[in-house]
Amino acid sequence: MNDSSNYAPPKVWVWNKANGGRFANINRPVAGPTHDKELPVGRHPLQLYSLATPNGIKVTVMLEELLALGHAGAEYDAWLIRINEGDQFGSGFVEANPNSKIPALVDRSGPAPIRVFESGAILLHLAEKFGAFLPTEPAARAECLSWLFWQMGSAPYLGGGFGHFYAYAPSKIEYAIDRFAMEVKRQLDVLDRRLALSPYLAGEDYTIADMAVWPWYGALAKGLVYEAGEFLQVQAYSHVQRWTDRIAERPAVKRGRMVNRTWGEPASQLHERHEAGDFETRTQDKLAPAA
Ligand SMILES: N[C@@H](CCC(=O)N[C@@H](CS)C(=O)NCC(=O)O)C(=O)O
Repeated sequence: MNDSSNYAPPKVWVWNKANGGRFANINRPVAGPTHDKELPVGRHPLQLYSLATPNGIKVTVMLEELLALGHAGAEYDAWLIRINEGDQFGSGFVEANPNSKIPALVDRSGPAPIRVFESGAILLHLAEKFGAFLPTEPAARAECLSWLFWQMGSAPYLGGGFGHFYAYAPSKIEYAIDRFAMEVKRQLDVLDRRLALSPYLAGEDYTIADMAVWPWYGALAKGLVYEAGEFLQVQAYSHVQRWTDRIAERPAVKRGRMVNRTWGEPASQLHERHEAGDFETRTQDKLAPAA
């Protein structure tokens, strides 16, 4: 690989499989399945195929919030998709999400299954289905959807831009890190100014906008992603800090974060979730106690 100072792009880009970057083993320039594998189907109306990354926990938090509100129809089976092992390229997963990324939801509550992919679309599907966490008053609804879609457009700069070049790229490229650190700090300031005006992003109430933004920017604010807390001076965003702490206290958030989690404390990992009692009986400390 050339270093950034002497690289001249060739006329036609050619895939260099061994580019050394983290995730090089799963990244490729074509879509579609790499192998045949059907997705498992459990007994609940909602089937989730996911992993507890920031994009994944948006949905498990929403489902746990809906159940906490008493929506029995939100009962779900959460199946583990190990993206580092290429599960997202199995034929069944690609049918659920042609983009081969977690999370993917199959809603089997109606006469025919409905697939939903993209975490924002899944949050909206569930919010509309259950009439919850999405304001109905037009101005509040517009504010909620604006922040929901803000997240969809902004987080790739945080993850694919800043996180990639700061934490994962095989060499530290000052230009790229500067460019994306600047943008991520701007985004934190956007949030901080909004949260100076209201407790939650859409106003007085906690909504799907908070569920979408919190897993990324809340984690960033606590230095939990890319170990970049000091580099980005995240403590300075005091309204983001207050909002992050408040959401972290919600019992449904605590549960949602555990689902499909395969790292961290064994007691915080619920690899698959098929019923509410699993949080008490099927975490990794109980299923695989240290030898
Ligand atoms: N915009 C998508 C992003 C989903 C996404 O990037 N998922 C990552 C994990 S956080 C993934 O599945 N990566 C696997 C891959 O790229 O092969 C969403 O919000 O659902």
